[in-house]
Amino acid sequence: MSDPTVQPVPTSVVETVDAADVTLSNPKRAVIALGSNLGNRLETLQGAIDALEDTPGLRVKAVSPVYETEPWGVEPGSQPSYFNAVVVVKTTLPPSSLLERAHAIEEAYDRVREERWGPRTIDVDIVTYADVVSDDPVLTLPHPRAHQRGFVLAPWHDVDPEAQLPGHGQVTDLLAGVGLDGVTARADLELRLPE
Ligand code: A4P
Ligand code: MG
Repeated sequence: MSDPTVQPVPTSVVETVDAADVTLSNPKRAVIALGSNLGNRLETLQGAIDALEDTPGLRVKAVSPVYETEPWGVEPGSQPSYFNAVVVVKTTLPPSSLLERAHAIEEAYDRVREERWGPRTIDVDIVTYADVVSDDPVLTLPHPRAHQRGFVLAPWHDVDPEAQLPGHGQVTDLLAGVGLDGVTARADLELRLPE
């Protein structure tokens, strides 16, 4: 029997409850790569993870160990080393909204960074979204360079040793191919899975 003292819940509260709910209806699994090479890299990575968790319709399910990695694609020694990590999320957001959220998180940190240093403090890349394959330059899925990058494959493999990169095969095989040159586990550091 319904309790007459219980008031209808306003829509805004329903959204908040959805954001905090453990079970999302028909969620998709997405893998997100995080990288930071400016400022307090560990705090920034944790802040990005917490911001992802604060996203309505998204739950962070797994957080990888931290890797310290040599900057990829730039002149050696021209940039500080990165901290990289991977998170697995379940989300009811469509890919475009997940990308918007990733950009919003980057902007939040870029704002702080722009006042102080210049280049970005955080990169939030969508590595995979379910088994979606797309060559749209606005959101290329899987991420077009993930299969070449030890700093994505190693932490991803840690949280999901059976993972598959759509179009490229098993993450464990890709990781064996690229190796761990310039990719060092920082077992002394830890990122928290948001409660
Ligand atoms: N975009 C397309 N597909 C995606 C996707 N799957 N995820 C578009 C995220 N964004 C995607 O990205 C440029 C545009 O890519 C966006 O507008 C988005 O719509 P960006 O993040 O603004 O710029 P970026 O990251 O500087 O460019 P790019 O080419 O994506 O760089 P990467 O490939 O992300 O590389 N070395 C180490 N050790 N660790 C790192 O984390 N990261 C980079 C950045 C370079 N070297 C690194 C690391
Ligand atoms: Mg990026």
